Amino acid sequence: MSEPVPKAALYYFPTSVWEEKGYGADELDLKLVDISKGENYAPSYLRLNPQATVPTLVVPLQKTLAADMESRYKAIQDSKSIVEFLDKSRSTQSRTNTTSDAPAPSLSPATIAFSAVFTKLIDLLHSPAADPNALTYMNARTPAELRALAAYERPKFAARRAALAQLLADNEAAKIRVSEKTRAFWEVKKVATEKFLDVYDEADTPAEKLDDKARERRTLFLSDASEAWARVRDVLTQLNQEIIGPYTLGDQLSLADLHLAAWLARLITLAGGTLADDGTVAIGKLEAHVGGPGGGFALVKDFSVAEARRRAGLTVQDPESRERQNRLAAFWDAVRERQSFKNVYKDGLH
Ligand SMILES: N[C@@H](CCC(=O)N[C@@H](CS)C(=O)NCC(=O)O)C(=O)O
Repeated sequence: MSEPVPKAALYYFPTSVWEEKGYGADELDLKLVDISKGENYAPSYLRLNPQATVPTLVVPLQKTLAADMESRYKAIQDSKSIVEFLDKSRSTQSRTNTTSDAPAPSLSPATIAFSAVFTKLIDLLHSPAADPNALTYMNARTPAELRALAAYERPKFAARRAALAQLLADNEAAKIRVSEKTRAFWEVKKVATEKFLDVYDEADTPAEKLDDKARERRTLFLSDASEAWARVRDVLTQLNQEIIGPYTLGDQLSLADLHLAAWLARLITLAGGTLADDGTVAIGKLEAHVGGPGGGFALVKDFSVAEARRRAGLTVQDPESRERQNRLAAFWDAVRERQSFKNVYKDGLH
């Protein structure tokens, strides 16, 4: 029997690119990093990714794959680079795909014009205004919403603070030894975690029972949250304008769609949407959510439902139908039919 080929290890992230590219399931080791417990701050993980974020993909270097040498690895530390790497590493010509003979479509744009839309969209999804983590932690614009949010987020923030406090204490007591840079990084993360916790901790206290400082903290949190969510309106408007439909580049799936699907899944979840919602319902909930109490936010419905379904390779009930939907709804209807989407979100949107 031959030696096992060194594998890539993915420090956790849904597997949709893996599937869309036709990699074999056994080509990858999945390693769960529980960020809700602060596992991403452990020195061993920081050596792979000093920013302490997931995902990280650790890949064996091609030149060191031979059985008679020790393999060396490199760590790819953000989702944009990871999906690009996965796209380039498997093609119909490549001979590295040892365990799968599934098709290996290119998920990168084929023309310069497509490339511009593609890059613009991915950059928009990774811009501060679109940051899904910030929007998750700030998904409350009223005291009642804050109570519900705190019930859900507080345990995770408390665990993260405890993990950071423990690491700092162990370092102080010389049980572990890290650089001053790492110590300072932990300190910064602890302060940021505590800032949220201070607000979450008091979420159940009625405003009139809070002291001045605490009341000010809550007011500031709620207004920051309102502003953060208001900025999402521009992001949605731009996305809806830029995508050709139903996918970013028209009828062909690309990496931009994988970024968009994951991003939209999170935002639809935060807006109260579920797996059962079709595009029109899901995006409708998102429109209502970003519109806030004032409401009145709606994306233009300029895309033919029949055309969208035809381009996505779905059955068209009524080809003559003049029904229109917004592009993001058409995108959601197309992407939720894909096997990779169904696998990633089989237990619900997240
Ligand atoms: N730009 C990075 C951002 C990744 C990111 O922020 N990941 C979040 C989870 S979705 C994380 O690891 N947060 C941990 C932390 O900052 O404590 C990427 O796209 O990979």
